Amino acid sequence: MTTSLSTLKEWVDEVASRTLPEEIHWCDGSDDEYQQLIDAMVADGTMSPLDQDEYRNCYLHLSDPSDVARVEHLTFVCTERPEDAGPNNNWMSPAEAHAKVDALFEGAMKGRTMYVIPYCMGPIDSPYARCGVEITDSAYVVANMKLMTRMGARALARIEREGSFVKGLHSTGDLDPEKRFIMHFPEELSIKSIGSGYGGNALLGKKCHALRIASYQARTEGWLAEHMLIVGVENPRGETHYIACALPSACGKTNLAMLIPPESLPGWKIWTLGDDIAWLHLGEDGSFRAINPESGYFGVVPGTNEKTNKNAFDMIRRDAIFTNVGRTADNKPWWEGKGVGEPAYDWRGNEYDPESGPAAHPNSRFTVAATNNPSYSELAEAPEGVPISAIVFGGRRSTVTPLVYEARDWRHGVLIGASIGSKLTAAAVGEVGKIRRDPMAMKPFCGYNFGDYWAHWLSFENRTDKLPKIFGVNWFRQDEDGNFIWPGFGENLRVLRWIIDRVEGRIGAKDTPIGYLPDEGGIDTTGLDISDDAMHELTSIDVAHWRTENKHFADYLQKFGEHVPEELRHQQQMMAEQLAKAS
Ligand code: OXD
Ligand code: MN
Repeated sequence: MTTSLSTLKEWVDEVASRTLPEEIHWCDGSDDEYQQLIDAMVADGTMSPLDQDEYRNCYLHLSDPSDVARVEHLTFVCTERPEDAGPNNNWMSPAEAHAKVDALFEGAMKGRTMYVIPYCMGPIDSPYARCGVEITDSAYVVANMKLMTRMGARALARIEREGSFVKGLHSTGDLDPEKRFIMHFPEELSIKSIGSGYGGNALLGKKCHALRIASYQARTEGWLAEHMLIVGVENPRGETHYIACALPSACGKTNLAMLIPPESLPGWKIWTLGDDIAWLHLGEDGSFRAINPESGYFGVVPGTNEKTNKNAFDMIRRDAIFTNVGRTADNKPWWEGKGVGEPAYDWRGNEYDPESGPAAHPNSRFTVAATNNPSYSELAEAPEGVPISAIVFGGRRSTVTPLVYEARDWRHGVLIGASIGSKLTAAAVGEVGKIRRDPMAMKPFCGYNFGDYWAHWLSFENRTDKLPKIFGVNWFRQDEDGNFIWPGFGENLRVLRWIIDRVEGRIGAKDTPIGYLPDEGGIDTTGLDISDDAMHELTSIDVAHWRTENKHFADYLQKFGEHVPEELRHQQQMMAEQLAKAS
């Protein structure tokens, strides 16, 4: 296989002459090709088969111990003008960035196979989908891309028809953290990543293309590329509402996307469209339509069990790749919170010793095709996407933020999204537990200046009168002893129900300086072991805390100088005034 598209052919030749691979393999995306790659990795020791009775066609990969998470400090957005990347990104000039990484790519693929992966982000015949080509020297990356994207011959045919694609060049290099860089060139629609084989750094269709490059592209083309799950919530009358929800990494997007309705809510069904990324477009009638650009999940494993996420627990028992989990003596994957079995080996492949930390790395992952999910929605393949009834922004906060609150209007909703703060998790290298501002859960992923991004969000108000309602959520409030107050997981459906009732105008709410909050009894808690006092705490605000929160956000906005849209400042100030008046 090769290509009739001269720009693609020339780029592949140019990369080959720089990186000097032993051979070039054009990926056709077939199941045979996948199996051959897996077999080759088993033969060279980079994958190990897991117990094939209980985990059919499942394999384990252990990454280099220095390469286990996204590296935000080594991730750059390289625009001609620093202000276009904005204070939210690390910036380097395109010339300097190319020179720096090109030197590292020199001869990087010697003795290796160079894989060319044409892929399509989004349903293959969707007008909202966009294509890319990743060149990589990692068979692990190819296997993951097969599960996560529509890749191979069909994607190549579309690329040849359209003549344009995002160029992604990747090599694991020598995995030296000192020589690791993830460079984005939004103005050239290209990516260069070297020195890491880990998910978000190496599967370039995901964070690099579908968020950083796509957010930039979306701004010029009038749509939104967001760090959001998409879920369909069907009520007992058979009506389905689709909700897009942004939560920072490792804050439960996968669990919410495939939530199992609790027994206390009979007749409700959940349909998963996506668990990490949503591309939102205005449809012909002016309503928001969403597609999931991915076709698989790259989910956090620890904590996944029959109670927290039975759908995920079941779907990773076949045709899945595990990365950095532990193993039992009988060769089953094992992770903290699995609930069954015991570890014999840890994620480094050593005999398990509790003194040396957890058996599974806290950011260990499963990769699996979305069609494995028992709650998979067939509409994930719909070229026109699904209509969005509500947009939800959330974070991981042990105090301050209520369980759920509703924006007064679109502009206020943009303030809610922009002012999200969340505790850092193990998904990225850094200080786990520290609270940082994570506007729209896009801090690590927005490919341009946040100030311009908020202006772009606000601009939708001028383009349609069919704007979805916007909400904020927080499942993570804790009591003084550090226990979670809200049960979370399947019970979050009760909150989604409140959101849908509000969208449909079926239920009242109380007006507060931060937006509309559930009335007493507004969230159905029948059958839950939660006191009225606890519910009161979850559905009310502490004005003093919120004054501090609002002040932090005002200070944060200063960083973005004149890029901050006037309307966003105005919204923040209006909230400050209302908080000042409130007792
Ligand atoms: C992810 C992340 O892997 O956000 O989805 O880190
Ligand atoms: Mn994510």
